[in-house]
Amino acid sequence: MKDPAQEVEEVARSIKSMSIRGAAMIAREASRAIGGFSSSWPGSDRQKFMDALRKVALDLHSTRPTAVSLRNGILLTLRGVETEKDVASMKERIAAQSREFRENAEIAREGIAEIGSKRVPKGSTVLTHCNSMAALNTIERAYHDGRVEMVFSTESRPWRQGHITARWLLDKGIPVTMIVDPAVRHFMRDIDVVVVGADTVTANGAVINKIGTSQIALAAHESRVPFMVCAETFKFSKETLLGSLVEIEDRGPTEVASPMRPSDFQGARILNPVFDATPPEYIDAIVTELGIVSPYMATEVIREMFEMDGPVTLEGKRTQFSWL
Ligand code: RUB
Repeated sequence: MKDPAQEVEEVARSIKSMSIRGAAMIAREASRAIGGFSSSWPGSDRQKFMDALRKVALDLHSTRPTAVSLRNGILLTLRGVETEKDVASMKERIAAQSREFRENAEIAREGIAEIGSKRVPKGSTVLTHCNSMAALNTIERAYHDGRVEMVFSTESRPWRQGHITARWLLDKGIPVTMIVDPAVRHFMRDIDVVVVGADTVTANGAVINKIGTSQIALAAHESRVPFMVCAETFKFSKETLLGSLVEIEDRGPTEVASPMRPSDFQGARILNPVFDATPPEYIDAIVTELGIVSPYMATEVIREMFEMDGPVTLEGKRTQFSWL
């Protein structure tokens, strides 16, 4: 039998190396890994199990520590486990919550596609950035409803997730035009609507997504092209309600400079922030599984998602059991 920790390590490695990527996917796979770890845990000592779970949660979270979806996926899977009296009931709860999180994530993505696709005007040329399954499923649904004629897919440097997007669209038979990121403003006059995903939505309605998203939003705003974000509610950040800032992941120099010849740039400072923040004033709609919300309604979504009544206080935060 596989060591319970081994599978977690494999998932953690895959998230770190980006063979598992995208905000929803990393959250779902982390949740699945915790579920698998828990169900194959052999012992019955409650404290040992708690300690092991905390280590698993931290290890998975450390793979992309700034990803709010990952954090929320882990927290929702482990929610309330500390209140269970023995290992058997803890395992039962984790199995149920892991299943529920993954099923809900799937349902959410389908719901977003259903709702968001109706916002795409008939005969549209759509622009998307990076590789978001929430955005792509929405575009696919709109295409089947006869609303999409062409999809512009940006390259999304440095990692070129746009290539994954272009291949995915080609596989589905959806017409695609590939462009490099700096060409977005040049082509904006041909675009009817921008549809992107989100890594995080903050309490003030800003959207954190692949680097370059905010420049696209700016160009769309300038040309009065609607800018639509597709985001499941588990991408909303509860912590930002209390004023926390979302940290932007920097993936280091090798993706920017040639990985084959790093010495070519010896001495150069290389920055590689892989996400950026698009302020709410450039966002026309955020499509969630609960419906379409204005970015200014983000706080309400966070309250609904975390079943929070009344004001959030630091006091409340301190007394909460915390896995991460
Ligand atoms: C992916 C990215 C995607 C969001 C949403 O970044 O920015 O737009 O994660 O994706 P990376 P989804 O490749 O660095 O993970 O809708 O699939 O959750």
